[in-house]
Amino acid sequence: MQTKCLLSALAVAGLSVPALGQFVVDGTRDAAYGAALATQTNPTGFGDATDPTGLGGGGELDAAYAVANFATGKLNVLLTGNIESNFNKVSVFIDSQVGGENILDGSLAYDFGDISSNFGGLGFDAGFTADYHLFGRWGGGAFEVDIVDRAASTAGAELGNFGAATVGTGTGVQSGTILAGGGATATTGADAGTFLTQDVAFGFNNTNILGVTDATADPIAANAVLTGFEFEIDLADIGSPGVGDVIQIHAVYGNGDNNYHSNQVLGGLPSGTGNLGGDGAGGFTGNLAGVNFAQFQGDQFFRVPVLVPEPASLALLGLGGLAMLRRRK
Ligand SMILES: [Ca+2]
Ligand SMILES: [Ca+2]
Ligand SMILES: [Ca+2]
Repeated sequence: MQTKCLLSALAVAGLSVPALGQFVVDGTRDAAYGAALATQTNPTGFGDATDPTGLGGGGELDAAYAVANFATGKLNVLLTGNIESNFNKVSVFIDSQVGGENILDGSLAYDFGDISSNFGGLGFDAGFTADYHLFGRWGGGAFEVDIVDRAASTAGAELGNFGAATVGTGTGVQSGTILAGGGATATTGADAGTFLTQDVAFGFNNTNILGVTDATADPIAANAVLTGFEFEIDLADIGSPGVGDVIQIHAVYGNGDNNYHSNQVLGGLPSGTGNLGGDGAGGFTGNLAGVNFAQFQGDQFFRVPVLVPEPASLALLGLGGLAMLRRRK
């Protein structure tokens, strides 16, 4: 997490933070997200999705959108693209508080068969310290999402919550909730407890057939994709970052066993980078210990400033006042 006096800097500059609209957590991009915070830089090494029902093969991460709104207390995130229904995973590591892991600890074991341990040894860019791990996957039925508080977990006592889609199960458009109350995870370790105090809504729309392909990565096409994986989480459940803080997020698409990463990472890998595999160069090693994002140029994460938006009602009043003034002339 980065701490900056962003709001005061904006105030000094005489700028206002734009008003933000509503989010519908359904896997489709809302206008309220604004521009992409990261755009894919590589053709997908895990296959291009070409089935408009969303039930076919292929996976990619086209672009990342996120808003952290201090007034509503919510972080909204949308990763556009596709997640293949073969239990391949999209993993989202959130750096939203001081401390955390720059190199992931393999002793934290959750997910089916404790395969999160395969992340052990994976390194992030300098300045990125992961605190929370949210991941989603499906195998043709319900889309499922877990979130684990890695910062508060210790080996054998991992804290996490789990949710499966309840709407659209088995289709390419699904939504559901990670339940806070009584939502004990099905996939964390044997000694796990929960940590969420509020539900996490998620939406998944796998119908994209555009964006990057398996041969090209056109940023205009990537930024034009409207659908993918979306979630909304309370800032209070990710360490209560405040105004001026900057949440950092790393998103990556990999296989179901967490031991073979694709080249679909946001922020993007240098153009021309192939699948990372487990050794960072496409080789299978049985784990991800050989993947070190610090070795790849650029930041393989994106930044989400925590903002207080200008209240929409005040913005409307301002416009209304202007309209009245014009009518009097
Ligand atoms: Ca951190
Ligand atoms: Ca595509
Ligand atoms: Ca890097």
